[in-house]
Amino acid sequence: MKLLSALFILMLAVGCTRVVSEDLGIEERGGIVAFEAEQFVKQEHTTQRAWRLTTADAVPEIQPDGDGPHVAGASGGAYLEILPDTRRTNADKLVAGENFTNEPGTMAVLSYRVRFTTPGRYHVWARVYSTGGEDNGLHVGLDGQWPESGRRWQTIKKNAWEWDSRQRTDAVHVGVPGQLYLDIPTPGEHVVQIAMREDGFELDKLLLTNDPNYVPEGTGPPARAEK
Ligand SMILES: [Ca+2]
Ligand SMILES: [Ca+2]
Ligand SMILES: [Ca+2]
Repeated sequence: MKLLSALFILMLAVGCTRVVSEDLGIEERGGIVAFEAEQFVKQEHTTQRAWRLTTADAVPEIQPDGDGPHVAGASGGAYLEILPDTRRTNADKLVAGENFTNEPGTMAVLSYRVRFTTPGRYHVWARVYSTGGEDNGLHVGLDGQWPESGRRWQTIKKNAWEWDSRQRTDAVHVGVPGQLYLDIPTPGEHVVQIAMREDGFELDKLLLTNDPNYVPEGTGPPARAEK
């Protein structure tokens, strides 16, 4: 049902009236590709936490959460949030494998099928809405692998939809700009994956670019999805 909702929203987003199948793909052109968080083709490892869809008409009825919906300003009129959110401040108990994980690919894993024509290094930007210090970390992977360069995506921007691309390190907890990337080894289809690090994460849109100086603005370039 969630997938059907996501596909319906996608059809609205691209002004598309044809039926979009699960084969839908997203395509890189000119070294850049953007897609909605809600355009995932698969979600796995949802026993403890799962990404839930929020739209103007549908808000997940899962508690605890801790803040209201942020659909205003979301690209495509929709976003995903990892719920429930039991760790909202650092005063809440950290339970590894429940409200936090430093093991990428083990909790709330989303998959996106992306066709690349230009292999190489792609910086991973995410458009997110963070309201606390314990809802602002993700992991990024490719084709079932979770390279060091995709771990601990981090932002410290707060209380608005914001683009960022930083990697949290032991030395720099606020994240190092330019250090969160995926290396695309070959042209053709690859599966870009997003996994939970902290619950309560709100994800609107993703963007991969091979230009280290590119900074997305607003809702970013339009998401593309074609069969
Ligand atoms: Ca929340
Ligand atoms: Ca949290
Ligand atoms: Ca969105």
